[in-house]
Amino acid sequence: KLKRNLESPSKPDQVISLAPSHPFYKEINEVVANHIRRLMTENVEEKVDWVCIADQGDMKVFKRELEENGIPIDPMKAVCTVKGITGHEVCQYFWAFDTRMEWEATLDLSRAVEWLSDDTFISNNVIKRVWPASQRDACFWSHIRHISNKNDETPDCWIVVNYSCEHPECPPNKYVRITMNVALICETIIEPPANESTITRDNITCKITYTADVNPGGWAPASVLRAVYKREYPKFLKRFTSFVIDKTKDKEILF
Ligand code: 18C
Repeated sequence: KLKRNLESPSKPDQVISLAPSHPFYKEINEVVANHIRRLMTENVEEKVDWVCIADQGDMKVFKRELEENGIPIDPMKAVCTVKGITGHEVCQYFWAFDTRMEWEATLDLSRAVEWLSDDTFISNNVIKRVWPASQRDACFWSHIRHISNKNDETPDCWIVVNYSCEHPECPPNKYVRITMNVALICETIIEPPANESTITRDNITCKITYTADVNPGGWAPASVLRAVYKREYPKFLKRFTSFVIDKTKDKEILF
């Protein structure tokens, strides 16, 4: 039986390197805290309004159908477990700007707009066009953080949040601007090796929870959008986790 890793090598407590005086400081802390709260209280598998749209054993994707002014804004949630990688590694690659286009198959381009600190930056992302809708783009801050389980009130996890924002160098004037609140939260489970030998990649499993609340902006045909989501979210998770496995397989484990 897999055990939750409560004894991972010492990591710093919750740290934010963005200065408290920064205009995004409060928002980032609130958004991160909401995601952690949601992680601990929401079990979509037990809720009737959440529908499973993909079940591939170790990966399940759920959605809740929701519309706002006729625009589908279905919240998505996926849970998956992947062997051989840690939560830190998964979050690091999900957050890293320089390798984003190596696994992102739904973007035409991604441009860093501003680095706010060593754990937070703003980027502009142009999404591939889906016929017959207009092309979309997004402008969001990406923040990575380790949450320690110091008080046993929260799980020891890594989190990345991609959250829409405005930026003077990224005006919404060329494409339809989507808005989003996306989080990837990872816990590392270690199966203790026999005879206290060194932990290898065979002993680790990452439990990933991915949530995406996306408003596609202007008009988008619901049936096309839902069909694209059903195909693209599982594809993204498979492609992205395979990418992390491949990138880390010959590297030291990053706990
Ligand atoms: O979280 C993901 N990536 C992050 C880093 O880039 C970031 C991005 C989030 C954007 C998410 C959603 C975009 C929705 C766009 C709506 C477009 C409306 C189109 C109208 C349709 C009628 O957090 C991973 C995101 C994984 C996203 C999966 C679903 C995305 C659908 C996007 C459509 C583009 C499909 C192009 C298909 C072409 C494949 C070769």
